[in-house]
Amino acid sequence: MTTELPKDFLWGGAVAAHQLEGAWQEDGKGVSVADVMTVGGPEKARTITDGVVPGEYYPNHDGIDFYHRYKEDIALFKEMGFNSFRTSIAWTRIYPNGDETQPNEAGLKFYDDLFDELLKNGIEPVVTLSHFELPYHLVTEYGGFRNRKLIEFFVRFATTCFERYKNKVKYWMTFNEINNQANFVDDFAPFTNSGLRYQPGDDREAIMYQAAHNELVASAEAVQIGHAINPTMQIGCMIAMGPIYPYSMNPEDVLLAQKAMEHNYYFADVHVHGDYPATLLKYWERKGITPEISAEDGQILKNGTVDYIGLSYYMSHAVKKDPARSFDDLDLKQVVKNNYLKASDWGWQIDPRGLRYALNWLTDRYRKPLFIVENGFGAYDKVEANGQIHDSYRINYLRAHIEQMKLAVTEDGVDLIGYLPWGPIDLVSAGTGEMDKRYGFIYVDKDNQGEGTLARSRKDSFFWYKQVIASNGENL
Ligand code: P53
Repeated sequence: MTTELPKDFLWGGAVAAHQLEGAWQEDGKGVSVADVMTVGGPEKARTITDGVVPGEYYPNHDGIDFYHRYKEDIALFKEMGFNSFRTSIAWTRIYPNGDETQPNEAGLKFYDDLFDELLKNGIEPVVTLSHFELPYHLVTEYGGFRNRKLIEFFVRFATTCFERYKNKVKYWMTFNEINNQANFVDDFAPFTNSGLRYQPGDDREAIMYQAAHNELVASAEAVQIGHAINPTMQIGCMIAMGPIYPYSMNPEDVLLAQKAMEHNYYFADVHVHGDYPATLLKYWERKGITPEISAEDGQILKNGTVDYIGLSYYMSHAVKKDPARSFDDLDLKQVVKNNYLKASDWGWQIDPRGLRYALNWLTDRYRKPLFIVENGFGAYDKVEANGQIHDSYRINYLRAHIEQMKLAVTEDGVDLIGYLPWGPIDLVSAGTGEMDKRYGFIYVDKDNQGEGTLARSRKDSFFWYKQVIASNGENL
């Protein structure tokens, strides 16, 4: 029995362009959906404004200025021993409005330089194509991904990136956390995933399924094109993985949890198997949902299945069947708190064993290599008078999750490519827009109002993670 992680295991960290680059209007960049979202808080959702409104504060506009400071930041990643680093390519740097036919050379050049700097430091880039940063023009002119035209625009963007970076990037992912929009009741996920803005009276759910279908087709086309450009490329999907447990052994709870899992993870079924599961087709029939699916879509989905599953893991959930509600009633109304678990200050339930469960569940269902491309603990940090940051809570969270990840590999035989915790350097929160919801090993001096020197400093977790990587996960 192997007791260790594979020797070529990927260790590093993960970010997304819009959450750290800043430079929102530099070198020809267009406005993205992230550029029209204000700052919120633990109990306050971000506001999506109609374009950029003067006087509002938009934290993504400046991020942590990674655009100008990436060399300094990569030097710190190297000091921790990273052998890989996940970021996204801001679509609006390459196609500022999204519907141009020619790319913006200055944007392409930026990522050439960034990837070269990583490679020079022995760090392999892992790249997400679409990470909550759709060109805003595609929202106002086309209605976002509900419109089939966006398939063509995404495929053009993906093709440009594959062609340009084919010798620099091996691991790709198409759509970040494509399944967040299963929560179509809130405005956030449909907007960040798909550029959807709903009007009163819209059938939110039907529109979401249409947009997701168009993305799944766009993803499958991109997978085929990427493989044709360079057959050694590994192109994955990216799923937000939060297992949904039954509240009790009552078969009603168990069945509800199963139905909730099917609804949240059918996206992965289509990415991996190339078709829709029967249970979802039956659900659509009952609800009168009839997405437009063209004659050739079925073949495209079949021919563009993914090489691996990228996943984020932060927390688990639980559901309890309300006798007054049906098994189709899945819009969070039957979600309950798990009394066995503690939660973060943002209410995210901490469940390291849930990670082992999740890795096993995905392996059982899909038999594909898995890649943890996000995991982490958003928390308030306190800077001591001497400048140190004692983030033992973050170390404890990560240690417990790595322990369970190792068990999944060494005891359960899960095929795992690597572990890239979220936000190795503090960055803008996607969900709330805050800076003070921090994930980093590296502290960034900037607050929720945008004040601060942007200076970087090493937290206790920096030194801890360094020895974790150096020992390939043995010294925790
Ligand atoms: P923040 C919701 C639930 C799980 C993961 O999230 C999520 C979200 C959206 O907020 O997003 C992923 O910054 C996402 C990252 C994001 C990270 O998790 O809200 O892929 O962009 O920053 C953490 O604390």
